[in-house]
Amino acid sequence: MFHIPICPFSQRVEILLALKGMEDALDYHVVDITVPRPAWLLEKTRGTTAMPILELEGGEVIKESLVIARYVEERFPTPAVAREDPYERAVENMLIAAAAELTAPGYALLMNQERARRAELRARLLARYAELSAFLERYARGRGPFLFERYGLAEVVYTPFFQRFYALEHYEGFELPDAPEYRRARDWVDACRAQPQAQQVTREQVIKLYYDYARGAGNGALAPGRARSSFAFAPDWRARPWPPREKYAGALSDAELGLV
Ligand SMILES: N[C@@H](CCC(=O)N[C@@H](CS)C(=O)NCC(=O)O)C(=O)O
Repeated sequence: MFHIPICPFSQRVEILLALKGMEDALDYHVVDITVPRPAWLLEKTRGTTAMPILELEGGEVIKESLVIARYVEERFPTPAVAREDPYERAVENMLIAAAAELTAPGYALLMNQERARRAELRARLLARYAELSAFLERYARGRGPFLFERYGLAEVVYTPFFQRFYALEHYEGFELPDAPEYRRARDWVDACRAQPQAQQVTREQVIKLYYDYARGAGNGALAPGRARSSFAFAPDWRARPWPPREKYAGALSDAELGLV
């Protein structure tokens, strides 16, 4: 798998493999998002730049995290992670199909730079969480926090984004209110974040690496006045200071971020 470290889409595949006890099944080729893709890689993707891609034994290339996840699930069906019953699979797929409706407003709030828009963006995200909560209340089966009795494919798809939203808590102070309309979603988010096979990233790592997202520069882009992305591999994130919570107060320099 060719992937960008800390990419939430790649993490979907990593979680799925971990659930199957197949963490070592792939060779990982790390792609640096802060520099242009090399020509040999663009040849494999036929020109697209998004990662992850999976290259099979025979050289065939599969793109799109969800397509890759479903390929892994079908090729290695035991233990099953996706639902097997057709109705349950439909429920799972409805939830998966709605993922971008939650992640897009989450990233919009994270990347927003205008204080005046905060309340509106926050309200939009909360409305999506209320919808998620209502969906889970309507369709979830079983007594635990998950859609079905165990952590499954819908959880695999959402978990990386719930973990990226640690950055929303830090930079936007965004937390789901303790109110009935969000309660079911909150339980789901907490259980997804805590799933043992989904610990490929830590809260600290997300907050430090997503500083640039919080300043409006996504996907390894450079914010004005900066020479290094917060997604840079070195210096290691563990050695960098925690960025402050006040993202609207002003930009930090490469040096203040511990990037030089
Ligand atoms: N729909 C794709 C999205 C993948 C994606 O956006 N990956 C990001 C990294 S998290 C990326 O490669 N961004 C850089 C680019 O698109 O060139 C999937 O599910 O695999």
